[in-house]
Amino acid sequence: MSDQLIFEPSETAIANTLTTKEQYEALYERSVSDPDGFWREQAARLDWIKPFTKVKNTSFAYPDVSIKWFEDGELNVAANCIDRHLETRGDQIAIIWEPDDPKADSRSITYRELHEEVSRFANVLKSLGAKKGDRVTIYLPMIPEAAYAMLACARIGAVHSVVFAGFSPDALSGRINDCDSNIVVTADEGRRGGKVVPLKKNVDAALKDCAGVEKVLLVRNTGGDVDVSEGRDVWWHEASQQASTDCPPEAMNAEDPLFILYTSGSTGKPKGVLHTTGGYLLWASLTHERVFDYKDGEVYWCTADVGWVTGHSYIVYGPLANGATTVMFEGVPNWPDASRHWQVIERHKIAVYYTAPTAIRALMGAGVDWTQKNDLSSLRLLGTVGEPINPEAWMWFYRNIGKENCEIVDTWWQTETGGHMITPLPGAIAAKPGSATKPFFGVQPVVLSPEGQEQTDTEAQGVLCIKDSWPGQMRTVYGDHARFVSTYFETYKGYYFSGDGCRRDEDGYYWITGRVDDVLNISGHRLGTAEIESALVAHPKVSEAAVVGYPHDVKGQGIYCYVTLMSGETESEELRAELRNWVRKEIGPIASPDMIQWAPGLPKTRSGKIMRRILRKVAENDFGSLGDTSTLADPGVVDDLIEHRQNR
Ligand code: 6R9
Repeated sequence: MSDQLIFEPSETAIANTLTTKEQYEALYERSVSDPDGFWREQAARLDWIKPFTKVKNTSFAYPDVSIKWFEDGELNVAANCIDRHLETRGDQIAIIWEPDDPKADSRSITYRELHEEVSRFANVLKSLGAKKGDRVTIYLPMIPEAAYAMLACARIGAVHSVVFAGFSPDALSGRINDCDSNIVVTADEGRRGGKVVPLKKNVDAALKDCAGVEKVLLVRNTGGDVDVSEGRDVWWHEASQQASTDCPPEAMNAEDPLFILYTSGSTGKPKGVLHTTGGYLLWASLTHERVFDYKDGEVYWCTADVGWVTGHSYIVYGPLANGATTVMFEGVPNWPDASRHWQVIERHKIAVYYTAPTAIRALMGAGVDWTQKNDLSSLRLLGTVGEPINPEAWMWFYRNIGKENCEIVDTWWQTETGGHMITPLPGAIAAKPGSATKPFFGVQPVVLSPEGQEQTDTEAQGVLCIKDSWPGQMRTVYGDHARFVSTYFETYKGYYFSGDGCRRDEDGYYWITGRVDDVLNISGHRLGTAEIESALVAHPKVSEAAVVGYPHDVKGQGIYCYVTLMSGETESEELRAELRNWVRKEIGPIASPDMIQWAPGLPKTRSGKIMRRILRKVAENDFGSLGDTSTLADPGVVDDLIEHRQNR
């Protein structure tokens, strides 16, 4: 499909938009020519306890990278997301919770109720010893208590680290220990697609390796049987009974940490991405309003999990800061059947639906009939995030879900960026299927050649970097500032390096082409090849492993593993299954290998470096153009790899 397929904003979108094309252009221009003035004005959308006098104080200069926004201001995130709405919208619904089981009742929580629950939660956390600056790990399913717990931390100034409930005990303990959490919030069990997830059991297993955890706050969710450790575990439903609903929000400096969120990189263990208070909330709130063109009273649904950044910024912080009604869905798109999302849209009269390309592709595969059973006429806007959307999926979404009446926003951003970076604004920027289009206010994308030369022509291809700081940017890697600097600012000096490749077309539109590093994007989830490799080599029968991605119709990318066994071990289907389960146990089901190839040898240079380029080609079943293999220590291994390739 050519880039020339353009969808101009509809007349309705133009008539109703918060940002016209002219306004976008003028505001964008001002945001980069006068960032101080622009952001000073925008920051007025938040309630400040103590107004800031300084706006931007940032430097990308290697190695002294330092990022501060509104550094002498004070505010509280929970007060901005809840308290300030009480007067005008106390009885408005803040959160609609839709359970996994379609026959079970959904729940609606008003802003007033949210205020009570969060205050109570905050007081219980305090009674367990949580103080300003302490790290609290949250390992909860998609239930309202997850939002209460996050906001309660924000209220008292504790720093939350939400760990996706699909992660294994090992992944959980690693994250708890990395940030020295002393409190873990979890539930007995979670529900997802009709299955039960043993959360408390996972926590018990994880805590064998976490000496620092003193208290576990336990939410009763399914009512399933769990072990309760006397003195350590506290039931939320019991503790909350005595808890007061009065908990004054703590005054936080704009640069105080708000949360840590672990994400995979190209090397080593996952990094604790640290976001702070003022800039992050401003970014989440402004992007939520402008990108979704959010209007008061609309029901808004982001289908992500709160365990990922999308859930943080676009289920909890952005929408609540804007006084929106946000939907939290416990289930999955294809259970009990492939019309589940469409049922939810009909039931709650959703106006804005924000989801992932992988979900769209899976639902597309289930057949269009499933989309025709429900009334989707409440929809006004559709959005996607997590990976590039292929134009076919975009068109399917546009026709069958949007019924050609909805704008689509393809939003490019990352855990590190806090919120949307490159995205259309509906009513202002025409869409091209497959392109994230244009930068948001204050974002200055640049395309560099792999050698680091800034490409100044409009049409360009290379790696995507950002030239200057924006308020929502991560501030550091928790506990390892040097890693922050080396990951994002060392390769291309003076720029923030995104890790993505991109192309800029003749209209200045950005097309993200995917990661240029060793990060995989599996169904929109980030995984480092190094993490999966280290899980594999931890198995006693594995001597070496190399992991690469290959194109996968539904997941975007699949996980392809080359495994060299210890001498004396025999290859077998049983061992394949065992290794698959092993990786699931070590990291979590999302890391489950799709293909495992036995590799008696890996293609290495004479200095011992694995040549991943070759492994990628073989995994892609595209070995006609392997390029120069003469530098390999043993060029013969390549023939064996090709002969035994799994993806045919
Ligand atoms: C928000 C989120 C970030 C990586 C990013 C890129 C990919 C996200 C995209 C996209 C193309 C989009 N990505 N949105 N690629 N078009 N609209 O997903 O954060 O989990 O940190 O992943 O996802 O490769 O670098 P995160």
